[in-house]
Amino acid sequence: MPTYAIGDLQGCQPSLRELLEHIGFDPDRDRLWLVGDLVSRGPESLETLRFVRDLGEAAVCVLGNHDLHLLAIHAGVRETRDRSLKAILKAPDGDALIDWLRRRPLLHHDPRLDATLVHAGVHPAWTLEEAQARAAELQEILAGPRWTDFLHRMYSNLPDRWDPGLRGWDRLRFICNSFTRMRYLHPDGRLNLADNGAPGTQPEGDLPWFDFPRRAMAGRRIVFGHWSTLGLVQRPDLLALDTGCVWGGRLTAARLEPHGAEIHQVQCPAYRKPW
Ligand SMILES: [Mn+2]
Repeated sequence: MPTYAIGDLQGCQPSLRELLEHIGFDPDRDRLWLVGDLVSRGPESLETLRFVRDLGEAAVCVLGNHDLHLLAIHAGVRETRDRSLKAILKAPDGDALIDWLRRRPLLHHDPRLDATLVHAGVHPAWTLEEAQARAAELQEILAGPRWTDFLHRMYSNLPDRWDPGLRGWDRLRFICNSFTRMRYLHPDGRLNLADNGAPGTQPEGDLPWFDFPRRAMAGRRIVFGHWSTLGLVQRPDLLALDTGCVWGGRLTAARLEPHGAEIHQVQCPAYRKPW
């Protein structure tokens, strides 16, 4: 059963179709892993959501920050001028799509492939088992009746330091920011959620989360997106797949093998300019 991990779609449904044709994707035989951020910025957020939802068991999708932002807009916590997001809210099946989206996981792990799928990263302090437990805490809230309570408290960069003693909304917000927004950490271990440039542009001493010393999941493969300025990174323990599709870069699929991955890409039209 071939498994293809695919980078951030951001509403670029035409590019997804082209990529699936290119790899000869067969939903009866193959599996897709999507790193999240299905929506926003690109032209066809609604169509992308419908397409991925309709893949059913053939696709696993983790939540990204843009997906959570859409949930917050739907809940009335935020407003948007993004036409492709507004189209979801107005669609006859909009509520059903939102209900599907909020039940997506924040982390997916496959022991056979020894691969873990997340949107942005796994906090350096967390082992796989701890990360699975932290993800489950937030997933339970988002999938349950109090899901909008969290969205009202989602928007903050604080707390920025992991402490197992964190409780309540602070704890859930930290978990959310780690899985869906993290790129760099300060040398003292606090999240730096401000900088989004390529490595080399960050404040002196800050490190990408995956290069942080004594990282608890070091040596185990993590598949993620979210970081278009990082681009494609392929290491035995790391697969970074946001290759800037919506910015006129490429959309990437990685066929996951027990050791290594085979990369396939299509060129994407520039729906957004990065300036
Ligand atoms: Mn993202």
